[in-house]
Amino acid sequence: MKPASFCWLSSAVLAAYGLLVVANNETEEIKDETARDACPVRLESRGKCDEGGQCPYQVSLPPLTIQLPRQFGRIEEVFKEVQNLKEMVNSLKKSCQDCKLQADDSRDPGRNGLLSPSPGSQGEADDNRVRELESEVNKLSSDLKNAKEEIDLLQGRLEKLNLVNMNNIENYVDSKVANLTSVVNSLDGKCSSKCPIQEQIQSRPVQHLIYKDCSDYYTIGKRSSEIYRVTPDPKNSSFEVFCDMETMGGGWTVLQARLDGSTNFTRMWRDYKVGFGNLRREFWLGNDKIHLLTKSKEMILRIDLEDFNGVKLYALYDQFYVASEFLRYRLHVGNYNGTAGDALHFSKHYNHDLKFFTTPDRDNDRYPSGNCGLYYSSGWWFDACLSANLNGKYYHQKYRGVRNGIFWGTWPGISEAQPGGYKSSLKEAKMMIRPKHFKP
Ligand SMILES: *[C@@H]1O[C@H](CO)[C@@H](O)[C@H](O)[C@H]1NC(C)=O
Ligand SMILES: *[C@@H]1O[C@H](CO)[C@@H](O)[C@H](O)[C@H]1NC(C)=O
Ligand SMILES: *[C@@H]1O[C@H](CO)[C@@H](O)[C@H](O)[C@H]1NC(C)=O
Ligand SMILES: *[C@@H]1O[C@H](CO)[C@@H](O)[C@H](O)[C@H]1NC(C)=O
Ligand SMILES: *[C@@H]1O[C@H](CO)[C@@H](O)[C@H](O)[C@H]1NC(C)=O
Ligand SMILES: [Ca+2]
Repeated sequence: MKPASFCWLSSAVLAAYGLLVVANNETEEIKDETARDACPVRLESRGKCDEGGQCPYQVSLPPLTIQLPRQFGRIEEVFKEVQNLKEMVNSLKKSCQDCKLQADDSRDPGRNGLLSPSPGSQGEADDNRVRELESEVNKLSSDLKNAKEEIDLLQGRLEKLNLVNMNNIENYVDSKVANLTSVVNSLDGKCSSKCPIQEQIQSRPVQHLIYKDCSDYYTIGKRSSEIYRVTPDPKNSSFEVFCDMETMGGGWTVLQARLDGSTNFTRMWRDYKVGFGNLRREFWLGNDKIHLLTKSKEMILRIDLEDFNGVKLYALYDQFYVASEFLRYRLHVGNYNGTAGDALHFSKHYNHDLKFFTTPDRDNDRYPSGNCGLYYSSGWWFDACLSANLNGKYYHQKYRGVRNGIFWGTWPGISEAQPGGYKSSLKEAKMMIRPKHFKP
């Protein structure tokens, strides 16, 4: 068939496939006319047909080209049959009209008590024709039903394939990055112990050393908790961080701090990317910097929390890595130890590990019908949605409504129902990292 006559067919095929909805109940003749002029869709046969007469097809909807499975040949057959049926119906209509005219003609003599024999035999032939057509229609409708079922099946398979591939690719890229990070780290270690050039560099005066994070300042004897300048990646820029030189041996680079509500944490992607707040009070260091720090060495994460009753607990994670912006700052966190509970892996359904970063303007969460960052007023590695959110709103006392305060789901009593529906927020939170192999 010519491409032009395929136009009507391919629109119908696309409609059946859920890609295009033809909301048009004009007569078919008119539809054919307009299609011939304006329809940009082309269904073309590509390559050789197989034994069973099934041919590979391709739909072009500029600028999109879709390869269709071979089974689409079956649909074309069905549509051909429909076309034939249409023609038969038209010819039947026409013969009926003829027959009606004949009947009208013969009715006049009938008034005189005379009946022509011919209309009787004509009626019998029509009956047979109608019966034939009925069975034809039945066959076609069952064919159509089969074709539709096949399309549904194929579509389901296609969706599954897409999901599987996306997850595989993300996991693969992530694990490659993680592996490369550990390879680079081990090379760094070898180099500093074996390469003479590197030894020369290290024996130079202190100001030539690169301080990758707070533990390097601790190593050269700095003991006051202060702001220091670090360069986790020598090829990238350096920046200031706050170093905690006291907690559990010191050497900690602080990533986040909450203590009085002086900084608003309801921020957009851009702010969480570059960081915000005051390093001496409340702040988010910034996802790009966190990525560079966790890329430069294997890091452990310590989270210190305190509630309004003065209870202090902590969580220690032996593994902590935040991927690049390209990978939407995906979180890798594992091997919990501590007293506050493992709220980052609360359960199978509330698990922040391997989740992407979400902000009110950038939905990367696993909640399909909304944005967790928008709902909980925060940027965080949301699941669907949370068992922990240390960037929630700062509440100075108990609050009601959406649980958008600073939240750690394993905190003693935090999830219990309070009289009047009151919820409690944490008073202080701090996230900080240190190289895994650091010995204070
Ligand atoms: C479709 O048909 C319905 C009922 O015959 C009519 O009310 C409606 O206006 C038609 N729509 C179009 C787009 O022709
Ligand atoms: C990463 O390393 C682990 C163990 O070292 C290995 O099992 C895995 O296959 C590696 N992944 C890639 C993508 O190379
Ligand atoms: C924090 O910032 C958000 C977004 O700009 C704003 O809607 C909200 O009112 C601010 N909260 C406070 C306590 O200032
Ligand atoms: C520096 O780090 C940022 C954040 O990871 C990255 O986007 C940028 O490409 C890096 N620049 C260089 C020169 O490596
Ligand atoms: C947790 O940390 C404590 C103190 O550092 C240590 O004694 C203990 O073995 C750790 N437990 C695990 C499961 O790593
Ligand atoms: Ca969502």
